[in-house]
Amino acid sequence: MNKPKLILSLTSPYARRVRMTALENKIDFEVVVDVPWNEDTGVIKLNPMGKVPVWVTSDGEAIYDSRVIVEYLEINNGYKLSSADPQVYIKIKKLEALSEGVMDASLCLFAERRKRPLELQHPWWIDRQFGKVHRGLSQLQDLLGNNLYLFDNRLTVADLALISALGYVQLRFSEDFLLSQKYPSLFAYYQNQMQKDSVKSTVPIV
Ligand SMILES: N[C@@H](CCC(=O)N[C@@H](CS)C(=O)NCC(=O)O)C(=O)O
Repeated sequence: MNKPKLILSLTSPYARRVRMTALENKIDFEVVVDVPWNEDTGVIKLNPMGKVPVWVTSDGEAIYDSRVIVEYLEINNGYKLSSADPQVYIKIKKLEALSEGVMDASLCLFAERRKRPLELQHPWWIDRQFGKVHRGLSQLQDLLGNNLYLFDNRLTVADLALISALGYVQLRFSEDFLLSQKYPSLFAYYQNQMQKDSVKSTVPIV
């Protein structure tokens, strides 16, 4: 039987959350690096949106996007990183969505500032996205408090999304703000999570 494949780029926070979910669920899978911004990318054939990650099952079915892949992995592995209880599940998913919002705004910022010529960049749009990143991180820091995990004192998909968002913010915006100064609890949380193999082995690489 073919191993499932995870198509990803090594900087994508969406891909990282899926990769960590698969690693934490001890799934045997193959990593295929394919940068979606490159002319010769094969991602479009698997996902018409041309975005990573894509999960290709042993049967050759392409699953996207990252949220759906995480759910797919969770459903097939007994909801270890979430919960089979619908009430609890929604609480975890809501926390996950907040970190996903930080990823989305960070990606918009990256595209605007790094992919557009300076004279075409829109300050209103940039400020708006920074506002989302800051409000998201502030709320996540408040919700985390002094805990080791976001929910129920255990690792959930909400943590994996937060870890991915923090790693991406550190990678792309370290010159705009230092996480260690602006969000010291989140910074300490990230450092602590880095002890896990799944987190350490998936740090974004440019
Ligand atoms: N909602 C998607 C977002 C994925 C996404 O935006 N991936 C970026 C890389 S971080 C991408 O492939 N961008 C290429 C493009 O937008 O053309 C998910 O959760 O998987």
